[in-house]
Amino acid sequence: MASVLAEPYEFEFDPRSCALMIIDMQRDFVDPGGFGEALGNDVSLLRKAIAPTGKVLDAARKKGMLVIHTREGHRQDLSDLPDNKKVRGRLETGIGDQGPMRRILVRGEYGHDIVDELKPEPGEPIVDKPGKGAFYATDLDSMLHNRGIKQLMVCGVTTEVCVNTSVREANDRGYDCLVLEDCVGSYFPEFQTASLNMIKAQGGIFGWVGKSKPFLDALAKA
Ligand code: TIU
Repeated sequence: MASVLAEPYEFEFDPRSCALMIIDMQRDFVDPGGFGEALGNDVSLLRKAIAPTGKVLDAARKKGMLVIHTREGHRQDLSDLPDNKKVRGRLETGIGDQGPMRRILVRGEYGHDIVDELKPEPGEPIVDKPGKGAFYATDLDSMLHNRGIKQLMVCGVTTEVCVNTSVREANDRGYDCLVLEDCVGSYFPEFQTASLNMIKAQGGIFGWVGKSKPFLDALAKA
């Protein structure tokens, strides 16, 4: 067992039963010129998470941990796009429309794919999810169950939306999550702080929060 300095207390894990889950590091959320930026957001707040996540990804691969990537998006025919998600925000250019990086959050489109810096390697599962949570309408739970995964190391964007939703879903399904705070990002600094606090409050009501460096140190020793 490895032990990582974290809050509310140390996170103990075995790399064989712990997976790295990188949530929605997609061009449309993170890259300059994408959908996120077109909505007026400062993508540099999300981009800060790329380099530390890259280090965690390298280390997890070297250790042979299961690495799972998720992407938020929809079928080309939008048959899995609920009407409320389509109309929410009253956007002129929204999900399914032609955006700056081709059709927004549509599978197979340029902006929907994962940024080059964190490109999945062959053999690493990619979970395409229609919702904010990684477990909703996906085969993630059975994939983790079949591989004996009990714990998740979590990176990705955005902290208060897809990361938080996925951590809550994971927790209810019996998985322990450690969220690496320098590897997650939000367009809103106050939400970054609040959503990490919510996870680790009340004795770790949804999970643990830590930093990538102690995780890398623990993994090196494991
Ligand atoms: N991946 C994810 O968080 N999807 C979002 O729509 N996030 C926002 O913060 N909008």
